Amino acid sequence: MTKATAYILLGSNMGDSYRYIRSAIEKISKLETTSIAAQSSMITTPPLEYTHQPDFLNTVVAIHTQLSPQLLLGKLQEIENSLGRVRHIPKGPRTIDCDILLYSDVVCTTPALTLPHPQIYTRPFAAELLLEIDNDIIDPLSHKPLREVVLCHQ
Ligand code: PH2
Ligand code: MG
Ligand code: MG
Repeated sequence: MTKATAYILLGSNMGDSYRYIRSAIEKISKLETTSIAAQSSMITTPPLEYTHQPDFLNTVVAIHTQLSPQLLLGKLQEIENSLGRVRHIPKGPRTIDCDILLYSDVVCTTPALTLPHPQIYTRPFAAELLLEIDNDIIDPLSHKPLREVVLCHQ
């Protein structure tokens, strides 16, 4: 079976954010059939949406995997829980957040998972980190280069 390429946004704004993000990437690399293909730079970003919280440390990793999107989501939630993630305020402070931005060209809308992740189009830093890894990513919704699509949203 060929492997899918997925892009995961990691974010942290509680405790030792750098260490939480490193640990999450380490755990992702150990998931069955999964390897880390690339990592963007790590950047500090002002909080979006729920703004009364500390700045975030954010990075994106590209992975190759045979896990389905739903299985991958479940594994990422297990990793979040293992790193002390407690769900208090929606969009609020967290030790670690692992969001699937893209999973190959899959488009899906379920209560648990929306692909592509809508924040690609609404959070400039998410698109910026994705495009840093691969500037030629094709947007699965419009079938146009993502760099052109996100420019329209800025
Ligand atoms: N995640 C959120 C809410 N706001 N802001 C930034 N800058 N970075 C994030 O990762 C982030 C956020 C909820 O997932
Ligand atoms: Mg998130
Ligand atoms: Mg999340």
